[in-house]
Amino acid sequence: MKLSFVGIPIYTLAKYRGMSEAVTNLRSAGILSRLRSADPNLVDLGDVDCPRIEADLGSKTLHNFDEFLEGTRKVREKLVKGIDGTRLTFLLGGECSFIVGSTAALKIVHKGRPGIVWMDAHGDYNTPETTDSGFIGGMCLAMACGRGPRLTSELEAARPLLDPEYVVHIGSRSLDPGEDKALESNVKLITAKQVKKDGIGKVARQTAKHVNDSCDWIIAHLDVDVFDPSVMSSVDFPEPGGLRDYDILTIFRELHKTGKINAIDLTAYNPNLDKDGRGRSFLLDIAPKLVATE
Ligand SMILES: [Mn+2]
Repeated sequence: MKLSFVGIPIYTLAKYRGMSEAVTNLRSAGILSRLRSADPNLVDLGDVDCPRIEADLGSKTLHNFDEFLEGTRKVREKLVKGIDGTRLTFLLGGECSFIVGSTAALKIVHKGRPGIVWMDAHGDYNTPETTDSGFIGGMCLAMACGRGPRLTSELEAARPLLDPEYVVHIGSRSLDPGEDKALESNVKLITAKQVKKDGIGKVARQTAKHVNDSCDWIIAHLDVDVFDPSVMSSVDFPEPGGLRDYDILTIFRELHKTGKINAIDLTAYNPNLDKDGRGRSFLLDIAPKLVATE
């Protein structure tokens, strides 16, 4: 029984390299010692050697797909080797797009049906048919759910990696046309507006019940742009009307009560957009609270 840490500096568009720098930035700012304050048994598995992208190549609706597949293969390989015997894996991005490789690996190590709670201002549920940017980071949840382009044969054999019925998406306020309908009809979608209407207590309890009733283990995925820009503005796509730290911690608390969280993702912090270091301090403070089980 242990907590493992892996850095995954993945990015899939040249202009989003800043997100990959979150790993070295938060490491040197002491995120590991912060996490150790919540669990002294933390094991640092190091970082995945993700491809560097200098220019955006390939189809206009699917940029840098080869590099994404290469990064995905490396994420999967590192985790399969490293996390055996791990109770909880903390995955620090990089972009959300590592989810394809990490879920493939987690499913080999943890048996039974996974559920995921996806906290994000955006859907990440585009496909090449609905995207207007070709950005894979905006398609990664859809890919994990079996939509979008064919992946490698190894990954195809495990697809869908996630059953959309056991996906709870929380905090959205910027969905693309087409993406919105696909999300609404596929997953349990709780927009940021809905969170405000229902209250976070109810949303957190419902979410935990939904995944606990039907799943054997849970991934808690936190794209930090789910937070309101007043608490976290160091992201490439800030969207007003987001959640507060109290809201996210309430969700994590309810999820921890199930005893089934096997992975926590922290993604999309861009240190280059954090000139005064406020975003970094915020994340260093919240990280140990995400892994604490009480
Ligand atoms: Mn995202």
